[in-house]
Amino acid sequence: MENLNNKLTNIIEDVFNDLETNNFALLGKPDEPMFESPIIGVAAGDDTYYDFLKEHIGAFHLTPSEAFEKKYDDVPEASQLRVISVIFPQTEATIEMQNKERFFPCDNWYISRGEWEVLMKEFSLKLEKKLEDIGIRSVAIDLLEDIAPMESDDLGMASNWSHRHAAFSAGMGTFGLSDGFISEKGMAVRLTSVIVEADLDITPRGDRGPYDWCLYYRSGICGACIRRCPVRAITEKGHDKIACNNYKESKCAENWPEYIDHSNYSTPCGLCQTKIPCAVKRP
Ligand code: B12
Ligand code: SF4
Ligand code: SF4
Repeated sequence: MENLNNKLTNIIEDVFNDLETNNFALLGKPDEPMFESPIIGVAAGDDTYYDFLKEHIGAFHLTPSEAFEKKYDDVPEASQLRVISVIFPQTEATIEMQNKERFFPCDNWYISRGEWEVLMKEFSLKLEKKLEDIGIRSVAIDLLEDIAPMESDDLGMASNWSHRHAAFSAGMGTFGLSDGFISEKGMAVRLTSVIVEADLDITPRGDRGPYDWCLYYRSGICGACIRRCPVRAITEKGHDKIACNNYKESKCAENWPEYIDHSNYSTPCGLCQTKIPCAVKRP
């Protein structure tokens, strides 16, 4: 009989391959995918890491059970839930383009960020439906209306669901000096999370520390992301979120490619996610 983890991986792969919005052609560009096939990891619904996040990020950060309760009245024991972390790598073409930029993101980066919510809506709806068809209840975080920006007392800008921390819990990698999440497919990725009621095997993360995959934290070398940031928002001490956000919302926003109608788009930057040793692989 097919193992449930393999079945789920195949379902996610099918949903991904069937996406209509994963294509730059929609925006008058060549017929190329916006993101590569995702990789996935699984965390336990009762992982004590989520209790840690209540203290570390803030009491507002949801546990898997609290997220499940946003959609269903009848919530099972936390031990019956799993958090699936789904990581979508940027394509080679986008990375090559972004590597050449020094001050503002390349066109593909602007578009793949701008179209993310549309893409996640299609992905999440189709995945929830396929799971429902085989009797699995699920909550795609990106479909929940009350996932919102928050202010953490200790960590500043945050959200009531952090996809990167969910990825850490699901054994997908660690954070880096720039704050970015380093996965097996590197840091030039985007992430989502889906809570399911299913008896999936958990992806082991062992006793991995939060920054173990970053060369700077591991051995004091690298710091390539420091040099990549045009406004020095990254230093040996870490990432200045306010400086980063200000740059993104001012300079990057002024440099939107003219041919793109972007009234509903979020503005990116992401220079620090490419041309670095951890861009496309675990360094
Ligand atoms: C708010 C936000 C921002 C803010 C703040 C970023 C931040 N560091 O939190 C701003 C506007 C600056 C921003 C910028 C960008 N963002 Co943003 N952002 C978010 C958002 C909405 C929430 C993030 C959040 O909750 N942070 C919570 C706090 C707690 O995170 P933190 O302070 O970084 O956490 C640190 C500590 O927890 C510490 N830590 C972890 N464990 C432990 C344990 C101990 C004991 C200790 C002491 C510390 C420690 O390590 C972490 C990293 O340093 C998420 C979407 C989502 N809902 O998840 C996207 C998200 C994080 N952003 C993303 C991206 C791509 C970007 C940009 C590249 C913009 C772009 N698209 O071009 C830049 C990159 C900036 C950078 N250098 O990382 C991706 C992440 C990609 C990746 N590989 O990491 C996300 C997940 C969006 C997505 N759906 O893919 N973003
Ligand atoms: S570029 Fe180097 S220092 Fe920066 S996050 Fe990656 S490995 Fe760490
Ligand atoms: S995303 Fe932020 S930290 Fe990264 S290069 Fe741009 S301004 Fe600097």
